Amino acid sequence: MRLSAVALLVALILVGPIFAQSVPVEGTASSSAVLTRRNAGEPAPMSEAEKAQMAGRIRTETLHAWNGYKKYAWGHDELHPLSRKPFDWYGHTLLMTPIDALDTLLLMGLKPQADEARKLIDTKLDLDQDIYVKDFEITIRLLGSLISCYEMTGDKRLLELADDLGRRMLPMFNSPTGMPYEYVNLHSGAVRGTRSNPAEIGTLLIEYGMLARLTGKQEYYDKAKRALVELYKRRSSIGLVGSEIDVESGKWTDPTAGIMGGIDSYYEYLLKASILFGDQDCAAMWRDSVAAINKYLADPRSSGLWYGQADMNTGVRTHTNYGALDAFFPAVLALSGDGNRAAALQDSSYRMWNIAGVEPEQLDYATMKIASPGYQLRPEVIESTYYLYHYTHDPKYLAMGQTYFNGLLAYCRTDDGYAALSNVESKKKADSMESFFFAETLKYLYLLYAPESTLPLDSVIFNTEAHPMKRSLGLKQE
Ligand code: DMJ
Repeated sequence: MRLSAVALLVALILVGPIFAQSVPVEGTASSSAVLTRRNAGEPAPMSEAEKAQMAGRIRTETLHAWNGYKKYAWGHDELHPLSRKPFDWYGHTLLMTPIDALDTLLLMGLKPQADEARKLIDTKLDLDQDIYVKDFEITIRLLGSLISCYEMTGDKRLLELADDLGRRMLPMFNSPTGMPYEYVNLHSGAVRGTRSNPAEIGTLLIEYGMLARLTGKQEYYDKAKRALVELYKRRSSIGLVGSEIDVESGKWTDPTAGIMGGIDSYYEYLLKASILFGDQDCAAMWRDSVAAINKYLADPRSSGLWYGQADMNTGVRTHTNYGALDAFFPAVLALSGDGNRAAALQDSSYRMWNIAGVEPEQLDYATMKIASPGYQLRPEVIESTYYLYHYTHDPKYLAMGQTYFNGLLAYCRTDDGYAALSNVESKKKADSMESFFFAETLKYLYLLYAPESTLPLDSVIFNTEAHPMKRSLGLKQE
């Protein structure tokens, strides 16, 4: 029998911390023990044929968006879907969309499209450019995908490109603290941007750790790990990190703690690196961190379980915002084995989506009013649905996926792709289709309905851009 909402909140308050402590960090075995139960009136299981039909529709829509990119933006970073113009982040192309999309095309069996993307990457990707790139974005989108696609295809050229990119990025770590500057010049190795944040500092270890594993160059692992540890060492006495830090002085410049964008994937990588590399330091850092998150940031209300913001030093709540980016956290909780909190928070994310039929960038959950009305075609709410379905097989998550897909079709589809929304209430479109729409949103949606054998979740760890890395015994730890 399902707990009532009130009982669930009480259970989360009273029992939650004990449950969380009893969960092994690696979460691999325990995750499959996550339980949910169905009441009468809840969605019936979908048949295999219905799931296959959904997967087919998502594949067709991926092709639709890919064809729009091909027609109007081939060889550039992105398509601007309303003006039908190409867009390059740094004035020169780094092939953001084809690289980020490649493993999605491979997983969906879109072979001609995957082949043309690979050919483009092979012949046109020029990394030797005098441009300052954002470490975080280039690492999670390009490096992550090159590594993942190398593992999928065995194409050595992809690993060479990954190694070349990694080598060009390494100077970012040359700060007095070892925490990376925000930007690095791909040609000269010059750096800029002393003020960074936990996500940009702490979301590197999966990619550089994998590069170390695949090339044998331990330096990649050590530098990314040091950055993560230096950040963790600067947590407050109650175990929280803030939103902005100076990488030269090591001093916090914004003490706002949360799980929102700018912090989110730092926590994600503590857990995931502990699983992917068997790194016990990361496991301990994750355990400490999630305890503080659940103590100071979790905010159970009559409207559901939410996570808000607090001062990192005092734990006093400062804001009650939850949004599209925060919706990654149920996936991380589920992976850690904390199925109760994961399910409760996912219900809140779903509630947020349904306020306007597409989720807003931010909601003030204290008033249930939209605080920031855009929708950037973000994946996180779908990613968490996919994890929860994997661990529970509760058909309600398949029904959730249909709601997201229908919202995307109804409000974001254009003649030539998909467009972000500048306002989820008016449904006014914005001229943007970021590469993560291919890498993450469409991939997680597809995997929700595709046979588990397409990509067994327990055999991989996804980087924060949804590029799967094979799990296997990791590097020797110092
Ligand atoms: C992606 O680039 C990654 O998922 C990142 O961790 C957060 N933002 C976007 C998608 O919303």
